Amino acid sequence: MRYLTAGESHGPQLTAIIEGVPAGLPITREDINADLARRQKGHGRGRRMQIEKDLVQIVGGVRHGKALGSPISLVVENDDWKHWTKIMGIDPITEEEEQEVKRQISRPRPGHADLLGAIKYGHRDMRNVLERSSARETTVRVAVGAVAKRILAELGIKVVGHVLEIGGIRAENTDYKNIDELLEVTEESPVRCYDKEASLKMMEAIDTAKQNGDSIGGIVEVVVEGMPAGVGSYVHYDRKLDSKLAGAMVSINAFKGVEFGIGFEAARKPGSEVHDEILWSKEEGYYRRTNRLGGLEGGMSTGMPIVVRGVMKPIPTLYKPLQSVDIETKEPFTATIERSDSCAVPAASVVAESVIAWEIANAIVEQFGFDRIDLIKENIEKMREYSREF
Ligand code: EPS
Repeated sequence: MRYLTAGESHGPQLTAIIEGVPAGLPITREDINADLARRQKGHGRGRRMQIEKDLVQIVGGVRHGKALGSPISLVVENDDWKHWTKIMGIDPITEEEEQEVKRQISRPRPGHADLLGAIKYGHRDMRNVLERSSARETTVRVAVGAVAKRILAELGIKVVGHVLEIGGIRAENTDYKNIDELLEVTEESPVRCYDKEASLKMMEAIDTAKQNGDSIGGIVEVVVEGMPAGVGSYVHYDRKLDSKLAGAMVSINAFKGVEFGIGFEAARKPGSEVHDEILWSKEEGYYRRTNRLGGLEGGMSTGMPIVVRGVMKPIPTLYKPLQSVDIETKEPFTATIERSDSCAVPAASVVAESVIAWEIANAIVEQFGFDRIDLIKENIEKMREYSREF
């Protein structure tokens, strides 16, 4: 499967086209809208989320609630567009109109794509960069992820993203019973964190950052349960499942790092405390005593839950001034005030869930390769049985 997205943050709409979704997959607008709503929530979001109510239109590839096998086309309109029709207009404009419209952005924000994007594409007005580099685009990536999650649900695979850390406050209690309980509890938390006490402290930290005109980042985790063993491959660099998951995680706006299982901690421990011992039972087949490697060995799924974490830096659009240079005058300046979220880590955990779901669904469709969801299902069942008895 593959997908592309298009659209600017304050343009008319965001669009995604997904190719290769197996025919027969049940899919409705409600499936997608539920995840779009989850992404919009979270303590620390700015005023833009009060303007938007993200709802998807499915404009191709689905008939009577089922995927046709043809490209699926998704559209989410930007409600804010009505305030931007002049500045973001599509049609050519006269010089007179240009004077009226052009409030050129010539002051790049440190940490954003503004300066480098402007140099790369030759834009003197950095709005041409920031409109697309904005995390607004994650809206349709979540829509695409919702389709991927539908595929996985048919195959008995569940994916949940949650928040582990915000602004240095860590969830101490992460002892969830199962993935359903993890989802249930984090849905109720305004910061999508399993630990209720930590949730409150995280909210306080976000409020303090906001009062100080600052922003804070954090760590999100995605858990995948119900994986068959052997998805991905060790044979080639571009077929390793962990490398695809790592790439997907770091592709999210403002994400700077990724780890699996105990992650960087593995550098500080001897091998006997890192690797997961192999056990076998008649009911379960092969399984591991521990899951320190996060469900991945040799670029393949072990069948244990996949556990992948991503680090989000603080959003670089600040009310607090940082030093930068005006590209027209080359003079230093220290203050640009832009509307922004003080913390988008809770929303980012939904985005992380979506991009990981996409990579896993893609690897599975590729590997158990049929154009029909019913045949993929049969194939996975056979694979599960085969590996149990192996
Ligand atoms: C963003 C800036 C803010 C955020 C936006 C990402 O938007 P605006 O510039 O309109 O105030 O709210 O996030 C979203 C719109 C979204 O849907 O997540 C940025 O500069 O990246």
